[in-house]
Amino acid sequence: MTPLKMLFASALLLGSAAVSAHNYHAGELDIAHPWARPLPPVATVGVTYFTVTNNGDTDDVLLSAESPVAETVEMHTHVKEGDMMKMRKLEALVVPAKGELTLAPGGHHLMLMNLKQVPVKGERFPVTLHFKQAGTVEIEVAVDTKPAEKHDGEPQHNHH
Ligand SMILES: [Cu+2]
Repeated sequence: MTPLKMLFASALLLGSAAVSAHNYHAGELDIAHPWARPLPPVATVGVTYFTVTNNGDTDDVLLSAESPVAETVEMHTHVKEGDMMKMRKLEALVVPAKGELTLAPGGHHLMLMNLKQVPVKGERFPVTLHFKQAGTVEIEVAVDTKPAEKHDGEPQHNHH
């Protein structure tokens, strides 16, 4: 590598570290702002949310995920059983062609099982996603109390 190229590479690294809103691009997919809630030190499970946009003409499928902070990472959704919202494990999550897959509170999410390291506010942790079309994508999950980009009119659930 020439000195100029090395300088360019390190400038890129510094640049990406300074950007607060973080997005990832892989093939036809854009993955926007992966985040997780901070948890108390005794927590054994955690949850991760993000949005995947598929710019392509073919459906993609999230097949699996893993992270060094958890023993396993499962794909979950919420289903209503009577008056109770329960979580159900899914084998895959579809990202429709020219569409979106949203992982958000109350809906689909990644479940971090048997945490080895509890997410602490202000930190980030890596998650590896395996897509059928786009392949393997490494993302970093920001630990914060709520997403940086909040949609207006998002329903607020308060059951306390
Ligand atoms: Cu879950």
